[in-house]
Amino acid sequence: MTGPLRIIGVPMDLGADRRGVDMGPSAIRYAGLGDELTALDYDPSDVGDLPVTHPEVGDPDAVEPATGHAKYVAEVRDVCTRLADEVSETLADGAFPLVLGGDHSIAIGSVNGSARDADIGVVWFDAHADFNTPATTPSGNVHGMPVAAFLGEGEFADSDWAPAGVDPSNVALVGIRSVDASERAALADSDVTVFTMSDIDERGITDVTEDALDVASDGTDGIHVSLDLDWLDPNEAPGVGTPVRGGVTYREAHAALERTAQRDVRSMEVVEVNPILDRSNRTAELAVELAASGLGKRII
Ligand code: NNH
Ligand code: MN
Ligand code: MN
Ligand code: MN
Repeated sequence: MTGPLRIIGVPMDLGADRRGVDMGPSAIRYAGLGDELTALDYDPSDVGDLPVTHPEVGDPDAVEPATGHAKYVAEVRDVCTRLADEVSETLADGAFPLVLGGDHSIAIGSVNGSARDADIGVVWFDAHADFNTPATTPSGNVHGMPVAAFLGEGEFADSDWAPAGVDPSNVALVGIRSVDASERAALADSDVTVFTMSDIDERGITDVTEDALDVASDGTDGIHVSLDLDWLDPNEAPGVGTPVRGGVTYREAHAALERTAQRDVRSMEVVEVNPILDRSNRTAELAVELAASGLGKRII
């Protein structure tokens, strides 16, 4: 890869229960993202942060806390619509979109933007399957729904903003270890490929990642990489809202992203960094390192 790259910050925290993930884009920039990309021979520019409403600001009726069982879904829709335009314009201008979250609900926008003028596959590095719908969610949080949303599952089928036209058989989830009962059933009925932590235990991270990349590449024009920092073990990435023990190690994460960089990656996002739950800025620094590995950084 290398060449022009556009950093798009999305300080979204309406899709998750724990506040603070809206500071993720700042924390990732502060951890040295721009310099790292320049050292990799990218030509990065930064469009700043898309506006995201804060629940505290102005008229309390200006933000709607609960719409059915998807909290703040109207605000999430507005931000994702804007983000989809930004990602698709970035690609049309010949630049690589690197989206900084923010909670994982923003992936509905990134995937829609990346898929607007191309057939894409998606590789989803996460502890969670993010396959809930407003009918199945245990929490009401949209960050547990983005995969179902961009695939048009359940109530999302009728929405005019969530389905991205991605073929579920080109979607691979990697490193999954926390799946709600209703998600499990819905995944079994879908064509999404799931690689759990047990698969990684048994087969090793490089084989599993290669399979996931094959799933996402098969018949597509490129891959969207979605990296939720809670994919890593909480010892490595403590600054996330919903940590789950038993995640990938530091080296496994780098190995996976290094393999990813060998493929036709079209767009990428790093999400769920929550600096107020972090130790120093460890998780954001890790986000920068892994983005760099995913964008081609090698030891030699
Ligand atoms: N599955 C849970 C839910 O729907 C948790 C989702 N949390 C995440 N996903 N961080 O990546 O609320
Ligand atoms: Mn906020
Ligand atoms: Mn997620
Ligand atoms: Mn997660």
